[in-house]
Amino acid sequence: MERQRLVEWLTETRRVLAFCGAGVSAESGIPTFRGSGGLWEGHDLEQVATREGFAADPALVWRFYAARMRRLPDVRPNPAHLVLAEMERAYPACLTVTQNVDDLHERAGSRALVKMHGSLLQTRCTGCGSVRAVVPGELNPDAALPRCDCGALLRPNVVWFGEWLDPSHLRRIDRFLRDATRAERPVLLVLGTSGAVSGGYGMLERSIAHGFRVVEVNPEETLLTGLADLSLREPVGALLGEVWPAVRDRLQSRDEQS
Ligand code: BJW
Ligand code: ZN
Repeated sequence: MERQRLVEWLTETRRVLAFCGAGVSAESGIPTFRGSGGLWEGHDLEQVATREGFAADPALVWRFYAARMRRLPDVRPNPAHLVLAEMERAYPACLTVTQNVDDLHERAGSRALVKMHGSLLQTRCTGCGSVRAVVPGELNPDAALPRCDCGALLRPNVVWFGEWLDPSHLRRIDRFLRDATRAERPVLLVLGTSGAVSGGYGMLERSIAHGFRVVEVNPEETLLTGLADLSLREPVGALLGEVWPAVRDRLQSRDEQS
């Protein structure tokens, strides 16, 4: 029944916003953060994902991130990433906002993409602020910690606890929400996120205020479930992979009729 409703809403809509969390990359084999087997297990949050932690022990933080960076070539986009990239081409307006720092959305082909929490593939200088691509030699922090030409330490270009999001990202999301009209029957897809960080940045509340229908896809209930109009308790890759072909066919026959 829920699947049927999802197919209907995705067929009616002309504007889709996807808000993604670690669960979107789970079926690619990247562990989520929270819960058993999660990335934080065995790591103290304060130690590896705050400025204070980095200042106290940069080698520990670099070991944590270098291990995750080194694993990226071994993982592949799953149907969730691939369907989101296809949606970008299928809808007049479509934006993917991800909290994930892996590169699987890009590798799947997403271009209208906001990477809220930065990227594992980049470093940022703690001195001069310059951002650049990670180079393989930097992924062995036990040999030497990566440094900028200016001499200061490089850090992963990600957003740690207590840090602010890039305001240009927030403006882009706001514009996408503000541009929505009721006639577009806009849909927010909330995919594989626990909402534990800053309540999902108020994404659901703000989308609802702009007339979006909210669909959550997550095997577990979350802090955000109460705000969703529709909840599908399924793994997102499997679900989107199965549901999307029907939506795509209907969208195509609608376009042919109009
Ligand atoms: C599946 C699935 C499948 C599994 N299919 N689903 C005091 C001082 C300073 C700040 C604060 C403060 N008090 C509160 C704050 C705010 C703070 C915060 O939220 N703290 C709380 C933890 C208490 N937030 C911040 O500091 C943030 N900054 C901020 O809010 O600035 C102000 C601001 C507000 C509003 C607008 C603009 C600005 C910054 C936080 C940055 C967090 N960064 C991290 C680390 C990034 C680098 C790295 O990767 O190492 O980002 S933390 C971690 O959590 C990571 C994730 O992106 C983020 C979200 O987690 P996510 O993705 O939801 O993963 P999980 O593991 O929690 O959930 C996975 C879900 O998937 C589960 O529900 C599963 O069921 C599901 N799942 N398999 C579908 N197959
Ligand atoms: Zn520098």
